[in-house]
Amino acid sequence: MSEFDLRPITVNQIGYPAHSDKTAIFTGIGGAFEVIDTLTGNTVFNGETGSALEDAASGLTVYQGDFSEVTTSGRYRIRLVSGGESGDFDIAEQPYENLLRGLLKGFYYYRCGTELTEEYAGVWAHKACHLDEGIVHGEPDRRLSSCGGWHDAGDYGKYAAPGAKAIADLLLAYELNPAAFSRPVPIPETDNRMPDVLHECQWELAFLFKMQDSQTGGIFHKLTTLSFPPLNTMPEDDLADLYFSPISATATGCFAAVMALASRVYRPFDPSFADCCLRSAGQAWGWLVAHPEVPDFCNPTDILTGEYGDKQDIDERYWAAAELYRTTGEAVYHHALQALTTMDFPKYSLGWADMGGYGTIAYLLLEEDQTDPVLRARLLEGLAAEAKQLVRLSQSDGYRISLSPDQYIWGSNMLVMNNAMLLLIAHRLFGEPAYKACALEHLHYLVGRNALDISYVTGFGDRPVKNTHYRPSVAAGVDSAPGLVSGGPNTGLQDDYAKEHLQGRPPAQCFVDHIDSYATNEVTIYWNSHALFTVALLM
Ligand code: G3I
Ligand code: 9MR
Ligand code: ZN
Repeated sequence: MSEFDLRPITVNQIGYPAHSDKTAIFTGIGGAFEVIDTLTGNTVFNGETGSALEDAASGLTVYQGDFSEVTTSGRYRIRLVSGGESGDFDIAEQPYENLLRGLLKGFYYYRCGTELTEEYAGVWAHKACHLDEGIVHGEPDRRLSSCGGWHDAGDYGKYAAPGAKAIADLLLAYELNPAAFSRPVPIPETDNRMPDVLHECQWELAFLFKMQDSQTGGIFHKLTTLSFPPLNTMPEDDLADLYFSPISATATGCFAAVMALASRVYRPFDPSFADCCLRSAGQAWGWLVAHPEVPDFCNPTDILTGEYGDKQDIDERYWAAAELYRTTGEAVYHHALQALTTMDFPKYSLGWADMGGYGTIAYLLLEEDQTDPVLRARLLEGLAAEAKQLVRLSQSDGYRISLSPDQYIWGSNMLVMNNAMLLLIAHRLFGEPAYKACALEHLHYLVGRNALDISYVTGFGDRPVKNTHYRPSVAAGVDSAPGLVSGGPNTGLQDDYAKEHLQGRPPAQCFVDHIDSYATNEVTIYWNSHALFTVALLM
């Protein structure tokens, strides 16, 4: 992508909800602008941008143009009177329905251990993959069933914590706004009885059971080959031995949490599955209690795939206690949680490493009379402070998001959308409209209103990323499958392609839509999930 490509006016390339604040961001030049109805060619609104803003993250001078007054559904484009246009976009009551279903369908493309048929996957169809048993690392004679679940990303590894984060985002989205999931995707299991989002998560949950060591209840940190296969490898051609890496406390903690959460959500649809989830959660909790002090997970020296290292397991233990308490109401979990909260760890983070935010959410969603009033008040106060800070940061950012320039790291889009998630949770708990409005600004950034005029969701918007670091598409020689979220700008330049092409660029422009740039343009399940949560709660 060259800089000459940039249009001078960036918008959410999908569109804006009819009754929301609507801003376009103008790059380099501002002034009088008009909103044009593309069907009739008529100008429906005349406006004037604000004054110039020096945007630290993108290194650009930008102008913001408000056109919130346009509320009639239709297709529009923005024109600067002095010359230059945006792409076309919708204004609609529900502009994000297809995006939501597309993001959910994204998980189908990640499925492992099953054939993706042409009926559901089109040119992204492939044969069943990774069907062999996995070898328990360090125990060469111990082989266990390992097929199923979702591939992590552009690679074919399956890692416990990222899987748990992705499921949590999806199940929470469903718990908080089930109505958003009333239309089928469809996927092979669509039955109009249980919503597709639950079918899709069940695919991964069924695999996660296999990550539990039946002897101890602990969770193997990950299941991967020893090293990454070449980029042009189809899933079914990745035939190297698979290894279960050693058990970790972080994997065990988030497994216990997500299984307890699942047991609650699936109970009305599939009580025996809910029982299995709760039993596994309890066994994982037992492991945590029996292992209070555990060294951090590090890749065994012969395993070179993603490490997902995480120095702290208190946050996962906290999340586990919160979900187990929320699901069972048993005092033992409440006491454990109260003890853990006195420790120092991030309580509002929603990443694959710092998961404390999920524990806080679970606790705050309990009925008030089931909580410790002092603890509840403290967590609410902390959440409000976080949300206010995110709003403040967004107000001073050229593209209206809450990232500071030093936060454009590997997977920066995760930080963007996790902040949107937190704002939506805060909106749910406090009812403050500014929090929801700010979350929506973050979605605008993800799908086009950013320094590169690019939609970071494949297949959505008029300038979506196409060349993601995603093995199945590279191997098939086709554009990336649709509905996948790219990592986004990253100043770390950890891959050779980025090193060569992005040196010296401002943080928000450190991105390239090229298959080799895994540090900026890979896709993962846990970047899809935060976007899905955000979209579901904005509907
Ligand atoms: O936490 C520090 C922060 O304090 C510091 O300011 C910042 C400056 O660079 O770095 C932060 O650490 C980064 C870390 O992610 C935080 O999430 C590291 O630099 C960065 O290298 C690390 O990147 C991770 C990457 O794997 C390499 O380990 C990504 O988060 C993670 O999403 C990515 O995951 C990979 C899997 O390993 C394999 N599968 C694909 C997947 C996606 O690319
Ligand atoms: O393809 C791999 C990607 O999924 C990982 O996120 C990334 C970082 O761990 O590594 C990629 O694999 C690269 C390897 O690390 C170095 N040689 C080139 C590989 C890409 O083809
Ligand atoms: Zn597979």
